[in-house]
Amino acid sequence: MTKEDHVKHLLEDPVYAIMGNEELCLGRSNIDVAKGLIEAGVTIIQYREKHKKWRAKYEEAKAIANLCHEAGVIFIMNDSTDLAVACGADGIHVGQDDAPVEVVRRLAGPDVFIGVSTNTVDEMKQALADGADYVGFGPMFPTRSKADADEVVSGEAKAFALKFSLPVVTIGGISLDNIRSLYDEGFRSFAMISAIVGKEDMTKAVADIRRILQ
Ligand code: 3NM
Repeated sequence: MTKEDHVKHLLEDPVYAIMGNEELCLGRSNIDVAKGLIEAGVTIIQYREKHKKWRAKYEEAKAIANLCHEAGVIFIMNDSTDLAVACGADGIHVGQDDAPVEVVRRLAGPDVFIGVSTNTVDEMKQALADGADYVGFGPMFPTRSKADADEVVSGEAKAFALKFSLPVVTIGGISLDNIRSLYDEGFRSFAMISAIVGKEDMTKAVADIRRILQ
């Protein structure tokens, strides 16, 4: 698949699973979580491990990237461009304090898609100007999975996001109880940690989410 196909897919499959650190995954290893997500039919997986050293992250992310690619699943690396390149990630997701899009593009090349976390209208406009391929937008609701999360997005930012020209992946506190309300507002892509990898039965969690969005 090309970069364009990958980005298009973000709006075709509403479920974007983020792995989180292992303590957010009920103690399961990242490799087991990735296998479980693939078995659950997830097609977009982001590796977001904040605690391990580079070599440990490289080894497991490389293994997970291989599992994803064998299964036709999109693999996205959080934060780190060098790990993304080393693992052959399809995409890289950066925060406002990570490397700028232009630097990521220069290091990772033209075929990797780049997402940027945004919280405000200005950040979305900047991401577009910088050449991002999609934006993460949140937090939509309070979340306990990110220590330094911003304030919940404003109504003004939401209205802007719904008309934005880049794909918008909503994130932050999204659960079975509130995902339908976002869908009904017009959002089509939902990144989740606790609602998926925080559940004992990830297959059921993903199936429940898909059912509620039908
Ligand atoms: N980024 P959960 S919120 C990783 O607002 C992340 O940019 C956010 O985890 C942002 O689905 C968040 O468990 C945590 O709330 C998402």
